[in-house]
Amino acid sequence: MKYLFAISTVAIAAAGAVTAQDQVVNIYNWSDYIADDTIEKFQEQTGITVVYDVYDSNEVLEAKMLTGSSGYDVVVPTGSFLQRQIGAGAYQPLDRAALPNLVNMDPDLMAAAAAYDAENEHATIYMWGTTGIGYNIGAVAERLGEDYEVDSWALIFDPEIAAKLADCGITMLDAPTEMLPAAMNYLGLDPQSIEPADLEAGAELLTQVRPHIRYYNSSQYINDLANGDICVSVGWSGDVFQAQARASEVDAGVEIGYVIPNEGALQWFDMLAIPVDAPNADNAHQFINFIMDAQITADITNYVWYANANLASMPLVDEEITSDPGIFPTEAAKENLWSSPVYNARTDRLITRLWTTVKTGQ
Ligand code: N2P
Repeated sequence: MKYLFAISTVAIAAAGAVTAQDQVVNIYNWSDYIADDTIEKFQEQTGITVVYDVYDSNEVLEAKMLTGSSGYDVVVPTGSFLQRQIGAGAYQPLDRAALPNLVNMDPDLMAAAAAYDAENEHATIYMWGTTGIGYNIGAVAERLGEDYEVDSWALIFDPEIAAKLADCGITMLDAPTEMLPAAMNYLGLDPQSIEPADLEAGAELLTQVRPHIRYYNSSQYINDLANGDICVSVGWSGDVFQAQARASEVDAGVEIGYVIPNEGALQWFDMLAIPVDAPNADNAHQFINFIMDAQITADITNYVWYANANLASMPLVDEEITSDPGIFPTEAAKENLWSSPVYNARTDRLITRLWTTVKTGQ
């Protein structure tokens, strides 16, 4: 017994708290956003222990980045948020010499991401996607008719249609800088506008449909769609495809579709960046370089169903994914995609206020 106890104590020590001499990297990433074996492979290859933590909101990440001393070594802000945080001095420039796998990245997409970070000085693309509509094909057909084609934001923003779907559950992302522009675009306004009147009009529409919304949350909808607990979500492309995959695993007869509505949708880039005060910047570079390995990125895309910007990985990505227009939009759909503007502090305060009104109804 004693012997066994001694052995298990050693085992606990080995698996337990990280000691000072251990190499560590602290990652803060979006939930449901990495393959099941990525961390393990990195640890095996480098001997660096990964401490992994997740969030589902840019605002939550931003609060930590602007406060500083987050303790994180790698974080994944969306482009427009990254730009503002760079402006606040939150990130360190990348050491390109430590990132040989940068050669794998798609120059066109990196150029597009440079709109948020001149010359890609502080960040590289992790994954990208769109913010569209995930829906339960059967439940929607039951309520709107077999012939109803789900191809418009009217599904959510037309109060009459939303009312017919309310009983099976409509959800929105808890992401004001994505929901307000989508509503503005539906009203025929510029989704990139930072005019208070336009943002207020968007909020007004969101408030009108509010009685039909079950909840505002940016991660719960994956399982809820898969289980048939809700039937329509404004959601992120890959998350909806994960719901689709989970639904087929459960096999409760739920079939999930994802659509980039005809009126257009937000296209975003999520970026790998290193906080200015990262405790383990060298390990952070090793992690980012590891992610940019063609096979590792392909594994992530194959698991989370998000498009990546790693050209070298493309031949390794499942054909089912590369050929899906919900993941890699067609040229025609691309014409209607918009990107987020960078909101100044004043607009940001207005957005926060409007969003509180939308969510609470007052
Ligand atoms: C992953 C969500 C990442 C997309 N669950 C948000 N930009």
